[in-house]
Amino acid sequence: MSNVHLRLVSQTVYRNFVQNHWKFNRNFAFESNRRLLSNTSTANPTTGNAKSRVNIKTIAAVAVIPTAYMAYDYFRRKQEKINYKEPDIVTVDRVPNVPIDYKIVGLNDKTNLDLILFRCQTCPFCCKMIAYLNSKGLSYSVVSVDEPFERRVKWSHYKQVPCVLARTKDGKYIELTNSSVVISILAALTNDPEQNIEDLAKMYPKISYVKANGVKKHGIVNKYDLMYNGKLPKGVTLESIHEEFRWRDWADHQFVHMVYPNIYRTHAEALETYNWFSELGKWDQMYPSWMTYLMVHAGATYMFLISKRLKKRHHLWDDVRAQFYEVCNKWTDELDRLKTPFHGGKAPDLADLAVFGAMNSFVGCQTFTDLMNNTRIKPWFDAMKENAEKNRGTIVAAGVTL
Ligand SMILES: N[C@@H](CCC(=O)N[C@@H](CS)C(=O)NCC(=O)O)C(=O)O
Repeated sequence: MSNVHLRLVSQTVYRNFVQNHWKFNRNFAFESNRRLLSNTSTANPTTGNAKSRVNIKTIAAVAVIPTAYMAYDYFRRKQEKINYKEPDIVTVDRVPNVPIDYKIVGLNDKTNLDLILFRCQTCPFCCKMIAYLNSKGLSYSVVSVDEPFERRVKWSHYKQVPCVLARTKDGKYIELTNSSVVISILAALTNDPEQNIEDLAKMYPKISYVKANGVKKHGIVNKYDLMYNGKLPKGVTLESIHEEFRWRDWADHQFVHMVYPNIYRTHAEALETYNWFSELGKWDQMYPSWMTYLMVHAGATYMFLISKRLKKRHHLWDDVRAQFYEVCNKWTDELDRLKTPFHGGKAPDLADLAVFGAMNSFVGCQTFTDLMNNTRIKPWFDAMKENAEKNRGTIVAAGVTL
């Protein structure tokens, strides 16, 4: 039952209580008065006073109890944590005043969305977004929010990245969250730019549900569904849609789960990973050297410990590197079965982009080198890289404020 319902119920209970209490006291007072009147002949002043004392008590009870209850209810409500329900879609009337890292303009982009991507450079989901935007030649601006002390996208209630602002037809900006949902929405729009982005965003509601094993979950259950609105893109079949769905899910839930336990596998590897982050984020230009040192060492130690928890949570093997090889082999086995350069055939599909994007988030780490040397994934990865570079728009601005 929601808080609103509870509140309504408590108000009803309260009303009934007051009414019944009042009825009871009125009857009581009426009965007392009747008895008082019938006893007038024998009445003495003391008894009369006693009766009026009862009435005063009754009146006091009627007045004090509800007032006390109302005061209690007022303070209780003031203290209670409101069950805040996020609206299904969030719009903002202007772009926040934030510095952008760079802007890409895709000459063939028909969507007119003026996308702004808030990302962390080493987040697998953000890298997946960039892989998608580049491969489709879309225009977008990138805002980095990965400085350790400035992680939040402060203007937003959403506390994660990636987070995307996209211009609607009436010039406002809509906030899109969850990498898979954003990609599904953009896939529908690039296929048919006439579709309305707000209508599309409403088609991916956040819901709570209980699984067959009784576990409560919440999320966007249809995030991999593509709203083609009856206009299937060229070469797309129901079977290819199904396979793309299945492997996108696999990329997000099998492949990505391998990343953190591997790049933070040992304390030494975690340090190496953080040193790469600090190089990528140019921390030495932003912070004094003692702070960079502290951030690298504290971050590496923290993530080393977290990676152990993740390993347990996802029931991973003791040798997570060997398991990562297995996972990569599963992907290359699938490519072998299809006998095409990409999962999507001659061109990458959304599953290719999900795996490729996640891999880009750790290209500077030992894990990446090991995957390249010990699995058969390299030729596919190189082909994906070439494809992304070929299709990406041009960089027109870097280091400016929006
Ligand atoms: N399912 C989300 C996952 C996003 C996510 O987990 N992002 C991480 C970075 S890799 C994050 O923002 N973590 C910060 C936090 O949870 O406070 C998506 O696909 O976008």
